Amino acid sequence: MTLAESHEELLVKTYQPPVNSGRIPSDKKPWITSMDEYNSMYKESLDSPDTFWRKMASELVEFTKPYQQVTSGSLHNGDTQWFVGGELNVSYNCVDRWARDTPDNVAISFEPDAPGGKRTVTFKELLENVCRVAGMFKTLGLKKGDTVAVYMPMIPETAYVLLACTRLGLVHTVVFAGFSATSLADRIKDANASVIVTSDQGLRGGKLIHTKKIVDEAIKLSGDVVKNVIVFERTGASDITYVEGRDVMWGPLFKQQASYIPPVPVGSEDPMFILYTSGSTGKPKGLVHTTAGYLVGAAMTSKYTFDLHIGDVFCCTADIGWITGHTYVVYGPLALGVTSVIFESVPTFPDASRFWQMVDEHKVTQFYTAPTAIRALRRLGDSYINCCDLSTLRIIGTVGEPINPEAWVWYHYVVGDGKAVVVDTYWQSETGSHIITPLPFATPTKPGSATLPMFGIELAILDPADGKELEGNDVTGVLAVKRSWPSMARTIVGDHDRYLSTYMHVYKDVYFTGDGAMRDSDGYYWIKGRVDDVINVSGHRISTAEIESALIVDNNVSESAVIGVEDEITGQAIFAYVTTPKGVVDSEEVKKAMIQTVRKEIGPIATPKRIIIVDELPKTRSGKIIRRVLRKIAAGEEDQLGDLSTLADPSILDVLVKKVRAG
Ligand code: 6R9
Repeated sequence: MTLAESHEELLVKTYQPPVNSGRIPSDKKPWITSMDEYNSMYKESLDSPDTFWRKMASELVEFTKPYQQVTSGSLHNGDTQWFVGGELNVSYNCVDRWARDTPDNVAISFEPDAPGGKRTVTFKELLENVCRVAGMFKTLGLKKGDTVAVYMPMIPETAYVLLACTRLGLVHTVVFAGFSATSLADRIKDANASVIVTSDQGLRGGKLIHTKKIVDEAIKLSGDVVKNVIVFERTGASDITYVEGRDVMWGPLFKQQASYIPPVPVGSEDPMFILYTSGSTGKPKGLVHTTAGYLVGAAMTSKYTFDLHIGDVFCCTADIGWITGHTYVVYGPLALGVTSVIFESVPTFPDASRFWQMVDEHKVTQFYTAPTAIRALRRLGDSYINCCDLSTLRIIGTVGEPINPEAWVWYHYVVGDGKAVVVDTYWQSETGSHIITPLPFATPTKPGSATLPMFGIELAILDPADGKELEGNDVTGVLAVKRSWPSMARTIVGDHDRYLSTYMHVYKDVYFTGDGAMRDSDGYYWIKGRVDDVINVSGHRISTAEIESALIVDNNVSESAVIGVEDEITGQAIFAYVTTPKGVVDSEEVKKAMIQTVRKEIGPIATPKRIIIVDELPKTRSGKIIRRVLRKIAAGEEDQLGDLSTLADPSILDVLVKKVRAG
């Protein structure tokens, strides 16, 4: 930080990409080093998409059968295809070719929950491990097209499972191991998963997670869908239940398998995985990603956004249960033959220096985390950073929600010593890979802006009222994409109509992101957050309707309205207004029990931060809850309630305000 600049200036200035930060080794010359290069590649990607994507595909991915056509279909019809007619194998691309070319390079560097237990897996070892897991799947009779559910902690074995699925053309559906048995059961049923892979237990921040127990409960709730459960022995707990004929222990079965099993070629458009995400109505959506387009998108963005080179050590702290973990813990870095660090713990265990100890220990060159973690660590002070050598970091990324300029500046100067480049990457489960991001050694950055579109992404800002495109700069509206790109989700499992109505038919001929955005005078994009009923807590999407359905399960809840409120650490927090049946006393115990119900129904990520018991919710005459009013009251802005003409009973507002103020 130069003395000429005040803190306020740092928050609003434009940061030029470093010409020489002293951190770029001579054998890792950045792939793209100027805006001219970015502009000409971006232009080619839109003007001559066939040429551009042919080049990208041949640079990044090996096909076993060439594709006949680069792309077909349209957004409107929801029938997009990429690399049409081709065949390939994802596991071969991420594992075999590196086991052949760089067998002794580290593929996975594992940082377990308890510090000091670092373990590495080379590409040669990865190939063997993946093949043995594939062998286990074959033993259980799984065949191409079958679905495997994964409910695992953040350990290397989880990556083996994903790569073993793609090796055989099995579709994986990873469920974050913080989701409840009910949520897991819903996903197992919806995806029709006949096999679940789990662990006896998980470890996170020194605490045990009872993964197998939750799987047992979920199977009870999901009828007879599940035939087998494979249980990895993470802790070796002796008290887990073993169901004869259904459950299989990983250890002995793994050992029996052959160390090589050939990869099965699959079609470019064959489904690769299903991943559930929250929508604005209650039921989570099972997004389907297909093979070639997803892999090309994952590899391309990993290469250019993070400037990855062989020999780099990439660390993405996201859980594999989220799209960020799929694309940037497993598939992106491994497709490029780069080391991926798998982190089992949490940023504050045993203390707030954990991330930085890990960077030091593994010599991480690119680090990727969420604004919520950056904000929390910033609040705890710089002393936790000063203990560690972070000079290996060239690029530090963020994802999941808008990053406040304050947190951005701290990340750049304190974590990155003013030398590591910050990349604020905007994308979604649906987009599969980054769609707005700086390129670290080309794009000038502004704290809080995800900057400019990735190659092939044609953006539009629309007027939300009539869907008209707002041309030019200095415009604010909703964000849409005007043409398809390889890694976009192709459908929602079992509900293509919902896919069309949620994304393709909200506005005409575009993909609708669900986010508000501003394009500034330089053409830079600033994401404003969701415009639908989705709350973003620490970068996790949860729908208000889902939480409301969970609250209702509690006998003391008659009706509820859930909203998101601003939170310094988690970005947004969950705030619930509930009404109760007559006779229920408003007490801390009653509210605690409601919170427990939500945790049990959905999982701890959906824990309401605050519950307010009220006599009545503000409704329109037709009975619709007016959330806008509830949001204002929760934010302490009851003097700005706006138009209340549709409110059926305005007299309830005073009581609501008093209750919220009283806490
Ligand atoms: C990758 C991921 C997607 C939603 C998205 C938006 C928010 C993600 C962001 C961001 C501002 C960024 N989001 N990255 N907002 N700046 N850099 O997070 O996927 O879990 O599906 O969430 O997250 O609101 O629509 P997903």
